[in-house]
Amino acid sequence: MLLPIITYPNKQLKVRSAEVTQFDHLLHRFLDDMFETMMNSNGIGLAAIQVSNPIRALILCIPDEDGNQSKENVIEIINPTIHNPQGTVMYQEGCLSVPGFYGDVERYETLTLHYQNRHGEKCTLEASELLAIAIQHEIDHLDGKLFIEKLSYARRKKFEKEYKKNMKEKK
Ligand code: Y12
Ligand code: CO
Repeated sequence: MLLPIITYPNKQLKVRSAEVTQFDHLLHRFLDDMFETMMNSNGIGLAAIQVSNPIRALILCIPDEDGNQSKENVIEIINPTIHNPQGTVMYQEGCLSVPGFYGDVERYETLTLHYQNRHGEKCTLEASELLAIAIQHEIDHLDGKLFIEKLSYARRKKFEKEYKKNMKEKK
């Protein structure tokens, strides 16, 4: 089932999401719906709060070298924590909740992720490159933060002006 994706400046996006405690069929169905919703919008990452569910769950599907995404490559990440972050990189990020806008953000280059899978099993992942960037972007969503908050002052001002203009044009 496709879920509606909420967009900036919806205040729900500022909510800190709560730990997941029940790893049941309702969670599994919700994760499946998140995947369908993300693929339908050409996304590579989606946090639960973006579909109005304030739980600490996110999914990622990083395209392979041919640019293809498949269900086998999806990573479902629940109750994540970042450890041992190293280095910094700049990357031009986009977000399904901030449609039509991309901006340069500084992130850690590599990190270790501790999380639980859909069955509640504890997992560890060593992440670098696009995966590490996407993990940080999505965990920010779980903490009620958007990538636009990490832009320079001048870029953020420009964004607010352009985005408001786009919103008026779409009405
Ligand atoms: C690096 C940086 C950020 C992430 C987070 C995940 N971001 C996305 O999945 C962004 C998807 C996206 C897709 C768009 O294209 C369509 O909607 C067709 C898009 O374009 C427009 O909204 C016009 C913007 C963002 C992961 C890795
Ligand atoms: Co996002």
